[in-house]
Amino acid sequence: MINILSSITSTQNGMLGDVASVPKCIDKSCQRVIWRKRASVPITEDQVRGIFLRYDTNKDGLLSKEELKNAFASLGSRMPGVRAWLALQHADVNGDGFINEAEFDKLVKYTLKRGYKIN
Ligand SMILES: [Ca+2]
Ligand SMILES: [Ca+2]
Repeated sequence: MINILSSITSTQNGMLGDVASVPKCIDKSCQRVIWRKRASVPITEDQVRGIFLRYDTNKDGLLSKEELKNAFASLGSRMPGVRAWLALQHADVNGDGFINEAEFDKLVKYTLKRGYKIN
């Protein structure tokens, strides 16, 4: 008797547990993940690299202040000129006014820290 009762109780608990936990996941946490993906998300390192490479418009392998400005404008910066200047202050290690391949990583990391979002 006791065994039957306890097995029924545990089965019911198990069923209740399943019913209660599964829809919770679908309704709340799972949907939240989907919504987060649909809303604007922080840009990834690869995307930042891609944008800067694309904005090397004269294809000399260096990013000038003007090219940086255009890149930051495309990232949605409200002050792309200022942002380009600040990025050069931060990443232009040899001070020639251009971002070369060696300085590129620093530029990408700097840009990622600004937390630009894309849709
Ligand atoms: Ca260039
Ligand atoms: Ca430089």
